[in-house]
Amino acid sequence: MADKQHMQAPSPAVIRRADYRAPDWLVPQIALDFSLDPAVTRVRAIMTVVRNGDHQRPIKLDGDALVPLVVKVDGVERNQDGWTLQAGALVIDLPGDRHEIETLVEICPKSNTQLMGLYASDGLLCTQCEAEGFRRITFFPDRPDILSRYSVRMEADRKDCPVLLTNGDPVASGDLEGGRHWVKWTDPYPKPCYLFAMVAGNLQVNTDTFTTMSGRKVSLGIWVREEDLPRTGHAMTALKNSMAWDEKTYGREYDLDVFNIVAVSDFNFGAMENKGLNIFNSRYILADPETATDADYDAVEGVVAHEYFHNWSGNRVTCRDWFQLSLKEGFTVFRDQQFSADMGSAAVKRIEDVRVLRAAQFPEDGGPLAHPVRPESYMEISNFYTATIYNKGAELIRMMALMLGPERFRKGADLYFDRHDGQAVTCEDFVRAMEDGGGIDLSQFRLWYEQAGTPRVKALLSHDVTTGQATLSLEQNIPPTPGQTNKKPVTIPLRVALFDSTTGTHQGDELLMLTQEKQQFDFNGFPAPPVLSINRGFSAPVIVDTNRSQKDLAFLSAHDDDPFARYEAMQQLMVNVLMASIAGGAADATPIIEAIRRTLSDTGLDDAFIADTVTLPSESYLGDQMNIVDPQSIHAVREKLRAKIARRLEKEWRDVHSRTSANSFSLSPAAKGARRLRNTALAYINAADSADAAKLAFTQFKQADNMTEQHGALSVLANGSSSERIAALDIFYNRYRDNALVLDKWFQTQALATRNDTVEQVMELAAHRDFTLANPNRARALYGAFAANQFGFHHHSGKGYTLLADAIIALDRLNPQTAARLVPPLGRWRRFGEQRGAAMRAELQRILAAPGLSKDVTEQVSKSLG
Ligand code: B3K
Ligand code: ZN
Repeated sequence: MADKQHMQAPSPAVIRRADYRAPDWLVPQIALDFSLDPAVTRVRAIMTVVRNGDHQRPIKLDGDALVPLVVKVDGVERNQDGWTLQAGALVIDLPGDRHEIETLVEICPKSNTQLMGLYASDGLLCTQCEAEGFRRITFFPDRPDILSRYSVRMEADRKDCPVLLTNGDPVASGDLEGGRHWVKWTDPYPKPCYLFAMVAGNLQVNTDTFTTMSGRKVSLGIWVREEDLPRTGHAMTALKNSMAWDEKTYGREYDLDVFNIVAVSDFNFGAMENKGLNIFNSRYILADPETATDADYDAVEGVVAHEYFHNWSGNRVTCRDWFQLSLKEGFTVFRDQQFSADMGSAAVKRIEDVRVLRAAQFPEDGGPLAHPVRPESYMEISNFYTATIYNKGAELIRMMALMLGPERFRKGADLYFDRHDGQAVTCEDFVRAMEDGGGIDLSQFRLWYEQAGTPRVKALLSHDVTTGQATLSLEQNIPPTPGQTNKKPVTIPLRVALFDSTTGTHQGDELLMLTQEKQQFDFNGFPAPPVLSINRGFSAPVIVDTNRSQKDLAFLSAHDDDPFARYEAMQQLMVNVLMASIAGGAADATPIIEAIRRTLSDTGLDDAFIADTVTLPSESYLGDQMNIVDPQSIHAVREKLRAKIARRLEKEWRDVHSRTSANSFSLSPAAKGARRLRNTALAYINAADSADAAKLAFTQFKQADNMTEQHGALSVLANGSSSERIAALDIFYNRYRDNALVLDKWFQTQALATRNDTVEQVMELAAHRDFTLANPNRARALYGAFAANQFGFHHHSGKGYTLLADAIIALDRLNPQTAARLVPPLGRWRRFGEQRGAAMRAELQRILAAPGLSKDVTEQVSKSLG
């Protein structure tokens, strides 16, 4: 990495989608031979290469920090005149159309702090290749449209690395002299090199089997460190459920004899779908009641499913180039969302998915890093694993599924998989399969892939008493984003219902297609003005502005039969009151309090839904509603309303808190919902500030038999300043100091606290003996959480900005990918007024001036400065 780190590169090169060209050379076959050792690993690669098309260009094998020790063509060694190194890549002139190339390199896994390529984690050797890590292992045309058959031999020390895993199926193994041993695996499915994986180490396995719909028995293995074995049951259940679900829902069957998952503690993101050998961040595998919250359990289930589903949406059908990333990610997120909805409460899952979209994607779409779901250019592809590619991408698939209906959507999906099995394709190929298989014209819909920015829809409902006609006037507008000033109207499918306010019912849900800039829809048969329920189920990823009164919203919060719309009405009611008080106007909280009272006593609702609905919108969501964010007033006004709701309903909160105390732990949706609501109630009780509130939290903290309640109580205490605060944090630390995943929660909870001294606390925590930048989970637990804490991060002193910038600069030297992920919060400087904006900008400039800055951080910072 010498070039990346120590030379002040000019501006990194821009890669453009329009420049895509089919590969000059194909690599149908590759045999890899690894002699593994943490200090010096030798990698021999023998590739069959075939000229693709009529040209005389040399073959270019990408490499990143590799030195060729041997280069052979058709068995004959080439000396240094027979190849060149160009920007890290090995370039070889080849006379014929088909050759065998052999290379030998040495790499050093233990000094690989970027965690891309082959690296060491906790005594394990493991790999991460997506997007461009394979070139750090061996010279190869590192692009997803080169599909090769792999055979892999690995040898290592038997004592340190008794377990040797790679993609495909194991075919042979044996012992060697000097305490070493070897294995050989082959993967019958041609795959792009980003799906290559390998793990060597001392691991224990939880095994099980799954019989596929055609009757094939698959051995399943989840490999972890010995002490973690008891925490793998939930992931195994999730895996088997995912395999069954994909057969039932999409007709997709697993295709190898083994499916392995390995959990590692140092990982740049959630997990990786390598063919037959998924590698996971341990936080998405390990769970037991004592150490994982219910949210952690759900995340394990969702990520296991996501990676498994990639076997078809990503691996069997892969991406032609990285601009098509959402082809696999958007579709796979949609599939994992559907799966989780089927496993638990669909209503609650939808609310959460929308919450994530609004918290992560909407701000991205409205800021300097906005990009289309299919981007036009990038400097560093790692920066494009974004909420836009993933979550907005999933919303596009969801809209197509909605417009087609389940049967036709399934036909489109079947056609997509059948038509493109074994190919590397584009988002356009997906849309075309939906058109051909589902019988729909998606010409205008394609704009969703091209245009960045969140569409805003203005929806005004008017009513004529004499004719009984209601008219819905819709107008769409997509704000300008970097490089895209004028937008065309897109297809926006909006589910609506008009409620009769006297009966609380409606005559059916309708799907309106807004395709023009302005459109009107008439509805007849309403003697009295109806109440509008719109974007039900969040049918389109847009912001809807309506002219509904507080009374209408209160009505919907009690009567809407679409759970998302009901939740949304309550949230809007709260947003309106909070915005009015921030603006200094009179704001009547009574409708909110009454709506919460009604919701709490509605026995037909499940507890998780109640918990979501009665929670005030987050401070950052409120910030997103303002032209210039004022973190301090938002916090003050929100806390005041929270205290009011808390006090006026104190008896109700206490009743809920005791009603939801369970006798024994269960993971049923009802039990999880009860715990969620119990934590919500505890937070409100503490907001009322009665004398015994902190004690009640401390009691819950001490008595809980599960992490959800323990951590819920800890968060409540960490936000306050009671004497129980320090006590609880100390107990928690001492109890879990040896469990990295729980210790992350200890860091994160303090970084998320909305206290005046949070910045100082974070500084202290950064110097704590258990803090390290080398572990991405730990770095994110502290700095990622802190940057998401609007009140703490935007402290008027500007200290929060300096702190984050220092962390980015330091982390960039170790791990550019993870460092670059911390940049966007500073990039939102335009939204925070002159003084804060100037301080944030200054920190961005300071980062950009740091010597040897990576391409990753350079791209994010320079785009943020705009
Ligand atoms: N495909 C991987 C993400 C890889 C990120 C590379 N920077 C995990 C996933 O989305 O399933
Ligand atoms: Zn994915």
